[in-house]
Amino acid sequence: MEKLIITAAICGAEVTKEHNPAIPYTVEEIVREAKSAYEAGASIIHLHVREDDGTPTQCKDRFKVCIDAIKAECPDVIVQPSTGGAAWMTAEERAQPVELAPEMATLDCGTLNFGGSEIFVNTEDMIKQFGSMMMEKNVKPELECFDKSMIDMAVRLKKKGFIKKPAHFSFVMGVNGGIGGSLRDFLFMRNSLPSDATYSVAGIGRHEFPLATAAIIDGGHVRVGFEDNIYLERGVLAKSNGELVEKVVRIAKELGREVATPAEAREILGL
Ligand code: KMH
Ligand code: ZN
Repeated sequence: MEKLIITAAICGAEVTKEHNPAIPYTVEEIVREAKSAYEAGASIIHLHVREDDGTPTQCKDRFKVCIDAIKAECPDVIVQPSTGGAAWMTAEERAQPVELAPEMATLDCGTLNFGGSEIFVNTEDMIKQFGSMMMEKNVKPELECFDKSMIDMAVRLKKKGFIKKPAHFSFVMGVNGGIGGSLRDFLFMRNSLPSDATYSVAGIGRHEFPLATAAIIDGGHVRVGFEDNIYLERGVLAKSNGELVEKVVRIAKELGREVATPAEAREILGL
């Protein structure tokens, strides 16, 4: 079986230090969290950035400073900026990190309710526009699918030439407004993929480790991190992203799945 690519979503745009004091805001804190995840076995850092006071931003310059600082400590890690940003941001704001031509970036494949009062908007035209920009800059998209319909959207736009082949998907499961986080839902998503696709699964909250385990068994890849879940186990806050990655590494070891280095992850994903 292919080695396991572990992505760490170290920060996100929604969680705050009130939820878990280890959530990173400053450049130093972001580097600390990226390094803890990398040293524990993550080969990809899914990156959102913040102002020093915790406000999410998609500012290109802030991304550059953070990416350079992460690379100084973890030279071979793959940094995957978010183009999702926060639900209230405009498409123009969100797209900024693509201009830095990172190896990968997320491409969100549909619109959904997000939290109690927000809508995370990704129209078909936006997806085409983001996909085209990524092709132009040779950025591999991670196709974020919060529901099965988004896989269908990505497959259709790939056929139309807006998304580079072979596709790499990320199932973000358990968001209120998206698909649930059950094994049945996971199998539905997984069985809806084109045969040449790779995928990673990000389970939100309590779904994180059960879905990670399913993907490890299935030959898929895994995303964990504070963006998705702040607990190491029920009622116990994780002290770092590294602790969450360590737990996945332990599960993978028990199940006989080897963990990929960044170089091996590049090979698997065709970067
Ligand atoms: N923060 C969410 C609204 C992504 O990174 O591409 C969107 C998100 C997806 O986190
Ligand atoms: Zn994200």
